[in-house]
Amino acid sequence: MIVDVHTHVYPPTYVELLRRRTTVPYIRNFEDAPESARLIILPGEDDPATPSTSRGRPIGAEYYDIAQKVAFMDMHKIDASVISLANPWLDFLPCEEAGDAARKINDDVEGLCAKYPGRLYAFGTLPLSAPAKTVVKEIERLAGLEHMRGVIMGTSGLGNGLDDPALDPIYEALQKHEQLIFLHPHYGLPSSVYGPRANEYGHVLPLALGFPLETTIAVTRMLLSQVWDRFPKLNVLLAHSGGTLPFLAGRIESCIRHDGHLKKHGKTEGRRDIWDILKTNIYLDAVIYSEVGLKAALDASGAGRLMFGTDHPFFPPLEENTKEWHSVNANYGAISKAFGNNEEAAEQVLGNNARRILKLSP
Ligand code: 5CU
Repeated sequence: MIVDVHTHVYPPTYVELLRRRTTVPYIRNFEDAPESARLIILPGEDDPATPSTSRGRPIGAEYYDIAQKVAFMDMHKIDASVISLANPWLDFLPCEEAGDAARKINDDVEGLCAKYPGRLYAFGTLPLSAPAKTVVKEIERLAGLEHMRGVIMGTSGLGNGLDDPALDPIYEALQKHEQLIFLHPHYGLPSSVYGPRANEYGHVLPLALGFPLETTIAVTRMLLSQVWDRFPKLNVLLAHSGGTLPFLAGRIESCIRHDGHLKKHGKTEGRRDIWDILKTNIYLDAVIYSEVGLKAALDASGAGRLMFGTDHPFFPPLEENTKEWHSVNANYGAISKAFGNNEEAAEQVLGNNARRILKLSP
């Protein structure tokens, strides 16, 4: 059984919401290319210096039509998918609108899953711009929906990042209801780090480097604020094989052990270290496109904690009439190269881990 745990959808309710907006994030047909709507989501993507036909990305039915998701799954031999709203979720909504929007979107997604029994499950969306008690209420509601298997979250939390103590009631509710957090980047790094020529390089720097570093920083802040010491059963699935966390874990741990400020405040001893958390609380997707990165993820967390993903509908082939997606085949190829003859471990990553961890029906 092959299960895709990293696959996004912008359900119709969310598309309508973006179409009504005029600032990022939004969907618009620009006057010089009226036939193709563009999805503008990343910070700075609608810079007036960028021609409107290069802003964001074209958005077609593959972003919102669930039948296209299932056709994509069939083409790539994927048996089941755990769909999630893509970035930037509801982070941008005024607080008084967020609770209602989350309920509508989650019900919309739950309805999409119900159309394809056994094939679709979902991570719900949280109204994170609303007060924590509204968020907790939605977590409790999601726990009762048949197809929900956790929640997708960005790195901003309630606005101050994932080391914010105001998130504790939310972490507590997620732990209590055994809802896993699928942690996904959106904001990247400040555009100044990409330099004055950044516009010449398309989306490469923010997507290849900004996204993974954002995830790495967010998780390190959770570690430093001892989230997992307070919530030892809180589980987090990290997008893009943990950003750069598996590669940098040793350095992060060493910096903690050698930090005089932390030592003075009694924070270098009696805490769970990153290696323990990587093997107990963290799951990693296998969306890294090469066996080199996948092997780092494997060494850090173990084969029983990695789960296949595609990032559909992002990264489609640029050539016309290509059927199978290079991006998906790169992830399949990385698994087969990383595991060689160890078919059992490859099967774990391809689907058995997801079935067990997310309690999917056989
Ligand atoms: O191509 C992109 O911008 C993205 C994005 O925004 N989110 C994502 O998950 N993958 C690619």
